[in-house]
Amino acid sequence: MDEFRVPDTGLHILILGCMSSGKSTVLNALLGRGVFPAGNRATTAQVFRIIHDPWCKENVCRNPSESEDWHPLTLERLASYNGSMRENVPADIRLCLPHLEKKRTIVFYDTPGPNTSKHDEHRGETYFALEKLPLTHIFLVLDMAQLHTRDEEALLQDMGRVAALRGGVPVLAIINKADVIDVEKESVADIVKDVRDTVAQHLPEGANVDVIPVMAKGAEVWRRMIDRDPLTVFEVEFGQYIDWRLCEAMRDASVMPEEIRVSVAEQMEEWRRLQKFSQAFRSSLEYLARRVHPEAELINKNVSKILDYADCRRAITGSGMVALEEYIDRLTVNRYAVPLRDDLKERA
Ligand SMILES: Nc1nc2c(ncn2[C@@H]2O[C@H](COP(=O)(O)OP(=O)(O)OP(=O)(O)O)[C@@H](O)[C@H]2O)c(=O)[nH]1
Ligand SMILES: [Mg+2]
Repeated sequence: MDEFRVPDTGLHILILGCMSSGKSTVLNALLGRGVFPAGNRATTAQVFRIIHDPWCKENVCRNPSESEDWHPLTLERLASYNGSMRENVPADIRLCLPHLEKKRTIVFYDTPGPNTSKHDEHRGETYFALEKLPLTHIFLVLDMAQLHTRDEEALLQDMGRVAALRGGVPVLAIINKADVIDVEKESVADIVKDVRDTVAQHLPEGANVDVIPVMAKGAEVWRRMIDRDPLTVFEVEFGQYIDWRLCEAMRDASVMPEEIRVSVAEQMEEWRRLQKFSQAFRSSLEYLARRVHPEAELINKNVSKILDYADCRRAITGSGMVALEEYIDRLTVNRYAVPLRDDLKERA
């Protein structure tokens, strides 16, 4: 436990959720890069401690089980750490999440899904984090396509038990993979209400439960498209489609401070206008290029970039990721402190 000392930043967020619900993808989306190993089976094998340091110049990582040296943060390096760390000695990652505005250090913990029958040690790692770390918040990542499973129920029960022991920990339920919702057939408001009630049932009376639906994979892909990061064929396809009505329904149904809803609505409208403007501008230039001016083709390429950029920014805003970031920014200005109870400290 000695080597596992946490700097006192005041905000410690545990990312908790069943296997493959998208915990690591949420972190990739916040970072705008694919560095946390993510996949369709039990992927994260141990706890990763992530320190968001707004002044950090280079994103780095290290595996204290091997050495104290820091290295540039890459997917390959994190994949090599995953599963090779000593028990309950997480890898350290120091990075700057570029889309958070408030300049305050935050500690996040990425955890393995505890519900893998093959890997008991994954469960041990996650429960160590849940029970022993000095947490102020839990971000519970739920899979929209896998709500109300037995595994989810078991996790909620344990989360509630620990939250009660700690005297209450505020929970944000992130309903991930919201892209699978068919807004013609399903009510996002009903889904959000159901999730909120289910989570609240497991927490001590009066505990705070907010809910934000997100499309984490979409947000990651659109951010990487803006950066011209190479994407797989699957990712390119994934990034091609977005249902704007669904985005609006997600925003309206979210249980979060009203200022965030207003801010997200304004941003979506701004990007929509820029999208329309650049589309109109592009049509005129296409006409010019064909009929009048051969150089117009060159200008047209730049306009396409603006159009792509506006498309991506509107999609990122609609994905729920901007709401999540504004939510995190607000946490950094509020003062939260959920002290560890003495008996928990002793056991740690
Ligand atoms: N459709 C859809 N798929 C997503 C989304 N976010 C993540 N996924 C996919 O879900 C799978 C699991 O994602 P991970 O981020 O590895 O999930 P995890 O919760 O970290 O999983 P473990 O580390 O195994 O506990 C991956 O194949 C992702 O591409 C999303 O917003 N929509
Ligand atoms: Mg993971």
